[in-house]
Amino acid sequence: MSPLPLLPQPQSVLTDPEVTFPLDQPLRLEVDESLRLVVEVPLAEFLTASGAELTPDASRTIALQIEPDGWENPSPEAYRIRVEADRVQLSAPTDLGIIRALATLVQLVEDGHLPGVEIDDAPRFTWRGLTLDVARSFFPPNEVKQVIDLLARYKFNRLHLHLSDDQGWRLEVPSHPELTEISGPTAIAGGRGGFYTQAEFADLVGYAEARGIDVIPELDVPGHTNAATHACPELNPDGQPTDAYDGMQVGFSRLHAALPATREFLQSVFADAAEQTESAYLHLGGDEALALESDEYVQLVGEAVHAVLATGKEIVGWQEIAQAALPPGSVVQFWDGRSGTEAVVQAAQRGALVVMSPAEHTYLDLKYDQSTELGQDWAGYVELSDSYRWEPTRVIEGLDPRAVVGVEAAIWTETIHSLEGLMVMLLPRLAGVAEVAWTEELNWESFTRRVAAQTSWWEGRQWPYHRSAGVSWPTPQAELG
Ligand code: TNX
Repeated sequence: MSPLPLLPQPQSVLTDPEVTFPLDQPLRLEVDESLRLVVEVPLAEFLTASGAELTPDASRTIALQIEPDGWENPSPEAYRIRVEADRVQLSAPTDLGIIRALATLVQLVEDGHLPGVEIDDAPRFTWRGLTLDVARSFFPPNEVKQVIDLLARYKFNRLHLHLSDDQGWRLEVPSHPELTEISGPTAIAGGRGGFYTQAEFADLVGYAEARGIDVIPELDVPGHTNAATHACPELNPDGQPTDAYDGMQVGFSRLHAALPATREFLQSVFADAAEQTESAYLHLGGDEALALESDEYVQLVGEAVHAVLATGKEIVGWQEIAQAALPPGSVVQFWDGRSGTEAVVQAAQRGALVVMSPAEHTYLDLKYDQSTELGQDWAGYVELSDSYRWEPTRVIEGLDPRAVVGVEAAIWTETIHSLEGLMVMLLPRLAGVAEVAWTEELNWESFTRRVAAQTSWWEGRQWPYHRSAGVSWPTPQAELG
């Protein structure tokens, strides 16, 4: 028997083939008053996907309930679903759990009914994210919203937006309007320029929040800063703006610890970014500052840490920041196994948490194989099986597994300049990362069958996907005519 097309796989699924719940007859909604607003978006999605209609006097019920106590797993995202012949019951300890339950319910919809089932679920990791690089090439709000839809479907809870780099600055910051005026329109050669106004960014944050996703803004310092030094000449020792940059090299740009403008810049841009997110975190970048000596790097990361803490937010940064002093609870995002792993182990011993983004498994801008049109290959190829077959707590030798709080995929956009390009790189590999992040017991055979069942939704959204090896993909709907 084929597994139910649930992705990520819940921790426990018990089906009852004797039971089905019809969706072609009206339903009565029973919902805690406190939940009504919170569940609006995912509930509407379920109703659209199922074709079900709500009427107050229907005999069959769908019930959404907060149950504060009695959960074995302490996660706020835990939930339970029970589908009986005349009642569907979703319960969770928090609003967020109900949102995750509705994401599962959408996936349970079969032709005109729901199968009889009892699901008990909770995530393995608390941090399940995607880094989206909108700095090399800009992605307008309506496209980012489609990425958020995808993340919500597969129960991710973090969208980390890489908002500044050498090629462009994408977030409007009131303290320095020249950043987006001058470095908003620029981009990598072939990519799109643009930026999010404060209103557009607030709208994205709200869109994500309604789907249980936290938006974490990243302003990358003290390297990857050419868009800033191009727009703000006071950040350069000679007081002259650097040239706009549309190339692909990394590591040449930098801030200067000795310039008084640097501290002012860090304090004001992080304060402005903090104002624009609900997240508890700000990401300060910190990667590949190859033009800086180690002392000055540590000093500048210290300034950035200070600036972020002054906003009341907590720190996230790329693994290189492990060299600097970090307050306990700071999150270090591991990406590169070639160097610096010892510093990550030591930072964890001092209380840092680690999010795993190993390039060979989670960098979804890397090519699938030699025939992939888009993407890079600096860490080799990443096929679907690579995105699925790895163990986050065993990536770094000597790292205390309890320090690993999660998994984050990343997509860099040096070569990816359209929504279609983005989707063909994300799909299907994002599903692999989603399951590693959520599910305790992985099973490649079962995964390949469930991932193949996702294509009708992807095709319905007109998202292209890569027909990765090892999966029996259905015939595309377009070819069925
Ligand atoms: C490394 S990952 C980078 C990015 C590139 C990416 C390309 C990281 C923290 N830095 O600047 O875009 O490789 O795959």
